[in-house]
Amino acid sequence: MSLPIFNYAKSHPNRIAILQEDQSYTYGNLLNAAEAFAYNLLQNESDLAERRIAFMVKPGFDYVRTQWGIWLAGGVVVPLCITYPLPSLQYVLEDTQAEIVVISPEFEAVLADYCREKGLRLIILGNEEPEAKDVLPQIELSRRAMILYTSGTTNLPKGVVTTHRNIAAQIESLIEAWAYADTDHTLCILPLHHVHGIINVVSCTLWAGGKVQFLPHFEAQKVLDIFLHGDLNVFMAVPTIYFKLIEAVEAMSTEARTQLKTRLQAFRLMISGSAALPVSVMEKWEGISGHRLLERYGMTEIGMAISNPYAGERRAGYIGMPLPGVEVRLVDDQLQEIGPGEVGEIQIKGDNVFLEYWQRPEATAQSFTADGWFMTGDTAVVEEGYYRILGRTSMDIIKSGGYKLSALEIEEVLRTHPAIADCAVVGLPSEEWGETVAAALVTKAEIDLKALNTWMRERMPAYRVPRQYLLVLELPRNAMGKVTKKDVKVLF
Ligand code: MCA
Ligand code: AMP
Repeated sequence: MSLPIFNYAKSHPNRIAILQEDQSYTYGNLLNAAEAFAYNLLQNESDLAERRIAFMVKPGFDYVRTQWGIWLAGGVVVPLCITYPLPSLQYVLEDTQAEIVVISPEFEAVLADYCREKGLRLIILGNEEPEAKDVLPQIELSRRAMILYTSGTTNLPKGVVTTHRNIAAQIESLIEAWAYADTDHTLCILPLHHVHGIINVVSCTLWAGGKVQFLPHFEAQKVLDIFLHGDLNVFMAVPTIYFKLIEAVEAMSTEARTQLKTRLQAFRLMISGSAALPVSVMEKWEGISGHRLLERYGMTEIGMAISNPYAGERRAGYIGMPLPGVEVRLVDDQLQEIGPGEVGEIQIKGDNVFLEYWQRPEATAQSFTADGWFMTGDTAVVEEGYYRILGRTSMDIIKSGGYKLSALEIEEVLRTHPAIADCAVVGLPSEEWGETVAAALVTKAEIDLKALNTWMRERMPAYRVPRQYLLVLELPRNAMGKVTKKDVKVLF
């Protein structure tokens, strides 16, 4: 069967799908390029049969044609973060056992040697050999489609596997709830190795026939220029981005702010998600744009689950109600469903829920109840029909700039530093970042924090590197001899 994500492209080949720098690409350009790429991937085979294809590709036309090409050829897409250092990329490549790696030419220095060393097939975009093929495989919706890496309560990130059915369910639910249309024109500034950018911004818009404009990296001033001088009408971002946009707007003249407000008032929709939206940010943005941000709640494993209404009241500090096709319940410690006003864990059921953690059957089993509910680890309460998030069941999960980080993963890396005997990583509250990463260190030699920062950045993405360190000689320890987080917290 043909995947529904391609339906609009097939029926409207002449409409614009992608805008990037000064170039525009139609749905026809996209589909043709994706098919050509699928033949290239297949070579002498008829179906990639769920083999994992990793790609480190710049956001834009090349990214989408690669993603679509892999799906058309029957492969599983594994998008790599374009700013990760090699050790983090290597982890994903090894964990997924990716056999083919696709890169934009600018990433050759990062990955080419590694691929050659490991004997992986490397495709550098722009250098593809044309293949004389014309038959693509039939893809059932039940097949695996994508693996995204997420940090959690274990020290290593896990690959979240979604099927084509999961992705279709996630998209259809949002299209119904948020009324995406072929008149939509959105801006993608989010990284494309996470659900927020991949599903909500790019895939939903292309499914509905709209235009996606790409800006490779977030820069507040550039975004404001595009708002002012373009014809965007939809915008989605994490709270930190709204915070940074507000800062930039506050530095503008009154006249420029009035001009901006007039433009922004013409937008159809503005959304915030991936982390709690501070009420102060929501209110300031409303003053600037005349838009009450629609806040919603999601997770890599489930796509979006709960959202404030498109048409009804968007309540500050609340994430809203269950989305179409998504079953939501709150349960207490005994897994008993609870009612309004009581605090419990959010659990989810529906076609939107992922298939498995890649090659981690135990972790998969542990994240579902016996009767098939996915346990999110987020705590919430329902008040007057609206869900409100209160926190997480694990303090080892940090949300910073919209990224979910595992304190344990950061601690593991810190502990390999020759001058660190032990450590505890925690998230400190921050209006700008949601939380910032901080580490308490038990040192065994003198330590230079600047040098430690550089050392960490060679080993993990910069947003995981602690911004604040608390140096201590000795800390309370638990029975296993480890520093206990409970005790560290009181030190701040
Ligand atoms: C970067 N910096 C930070 C952090 N990150 N400082 C504190 N905490 C952080 N988390 C510092 C850098 O070290 C640097 O400092 C300076 O900020 C600029 O770094 P840069 O990387 O250029 O930052 P940026 O481009 O301004 O990045 C901010 C960002 C980015 C645009 C908000 O973090 C981002 O794109 N976040 C979105 C993540 C996302 O899409 N999450 C969705 C996953 P110095 O100059 O001193 O070195 S969640 C999801 O998908 C679920 C399903 C959902 O619900 O949506
Ligand atoms: P990730 O695993 O990166 O997809 O992050 C998912 C997590 O982000 C959820 O489990 C929540 O803890 C958090 N999250 C997403 N949206 C919101 C929101 N609107 N408010 C509070 N937390 C959120």
